[in-house]
Amino acid sequence: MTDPRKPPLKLAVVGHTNVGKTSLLRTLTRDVGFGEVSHRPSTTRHVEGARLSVDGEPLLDLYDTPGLEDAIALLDYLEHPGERLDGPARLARFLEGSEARQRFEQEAKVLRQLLDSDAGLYVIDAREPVLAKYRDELEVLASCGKPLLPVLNFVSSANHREPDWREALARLGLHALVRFDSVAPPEDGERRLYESLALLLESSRPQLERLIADQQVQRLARQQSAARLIAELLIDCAACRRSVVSEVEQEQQAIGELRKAVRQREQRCVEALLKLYAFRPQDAAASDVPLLDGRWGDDLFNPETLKQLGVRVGGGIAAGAAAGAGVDLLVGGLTLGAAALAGAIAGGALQTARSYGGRLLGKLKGQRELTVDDSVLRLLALRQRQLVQALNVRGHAALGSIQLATPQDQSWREGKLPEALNKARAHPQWSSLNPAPRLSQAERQEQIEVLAQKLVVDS
Ligand SMILES: Nc1nc2c(ncn2[C@@H]2O[C@H](COP(=O)(O)OP(=O)(O)OP(=O)(O)O)[C@@H](O)[C@H]2O)c(=O)[nH]1
Ligand SMILES: [Mg+2]
Repeated sequence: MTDPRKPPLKLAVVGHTNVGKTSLLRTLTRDVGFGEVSHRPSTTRHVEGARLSVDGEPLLDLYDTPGLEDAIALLDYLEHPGERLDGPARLARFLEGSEARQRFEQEAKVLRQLLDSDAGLYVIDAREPVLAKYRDELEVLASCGKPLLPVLNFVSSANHREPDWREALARLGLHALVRFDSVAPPEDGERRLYESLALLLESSRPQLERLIADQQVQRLARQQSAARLIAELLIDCAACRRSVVSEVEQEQQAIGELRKAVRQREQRCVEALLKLYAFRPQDAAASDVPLLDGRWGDDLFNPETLKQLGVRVGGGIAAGAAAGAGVDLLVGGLTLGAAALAGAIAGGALQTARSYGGRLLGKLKGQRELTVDDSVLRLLALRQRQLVQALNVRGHAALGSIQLATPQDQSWREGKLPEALNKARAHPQWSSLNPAPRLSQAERQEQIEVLAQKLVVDS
């Protein structure tokens, strides 16, 4: 436990204009709506704070500040040759003077905030050459007498100049620095950032470590929840079935409706994932599922369905074994026992009707069943898993929409589908897409859990 009376650590996010200070805050707070981000300079005009808490205990206050624009002029103004005031004293005098309210109003806001904070994060656009204006900026900021941790932003860009910056910062006595691209942050980026801060601010280490631990817990919890959302989608689709009269027109209509239902279901999953990761619905536009042709009634050949039938019809199989009726309906997918079973259906129609409902009887009367093809389940799994991978590494400063590349996930593409999906095929009441579903059934929940664990392990 951290000392409950200890106030939150205060960090000022400072730097040149347009280097991504507000963006860094968005990513660290996972808040896409924080402040205003624009490609134009001087977007942030006032200091704005955001708080990170764990279990209601505030641990870190981050302050966004306006960008510095004219540090060269300010440094000239601050320096009085021959004078022996130290940095903070010089700044105090400047902040009391009139220029701090006029010509250097923006700079004064930054310096006041840094003086009032425990440390500063100095954000750098790593694509920029190390110009004199940045050195002067660092000199002005350093005169606050607060620890500064340089943060290299834009390091995912091809043309960044990280080595130049490292060297220049070392010459200024700044040896610790972190790489943190706020649009595409490294997965352990926050941990590294807080660990580096803990080295600069030893007394705040407990708070920072708590923050690190909490973020790890949150990340794992998100991954578990995401896997569950995908598992529910897959179970819903695997268990989904639609009865349809076997006439071309009705079949076509039913296929259209099923495709629509599956697409909407996938969209619901996308939206739930975005919400889980604190992104907005417009951040990802899933294109239509290239749903393959619906699968006709062969779910009746599914071993799980047969097991269920065999158990329930019991004596019916023996009684009707010789009748041989309805064989044409059951060919394909069944070898041994096809006739026996077909006979069972004819001979044991009553038991069957009772145990299996009107579905099977419907089939005998020229109804067929439309189910979602395995390949669509594969596709849904691949796409959603990919979305999660993209969300795991997307910073909350990202403005572009999420692009999903072609999945390269061999096991879901070609491997055997998880057993939970086979089971779901035999349980129409597990699908929210079917009428009168029973979604809280313990067995359904169990299979979702098993499938979710597999999805987590796969990733
Ligand atoms: N590709 C990429 N773009 C970024 C990154 N960080 C910020 N940007 C973009 O850079 C521009 C400036 O970002 P802001 O966060 O507004 O920068 P700022 O430092 O707060 O700017 P001022 O408030 O004007 O001083 C925006 O167009 C951002 O989308 C990054 O890590 N990668
Ligand atoms: Mg800003």
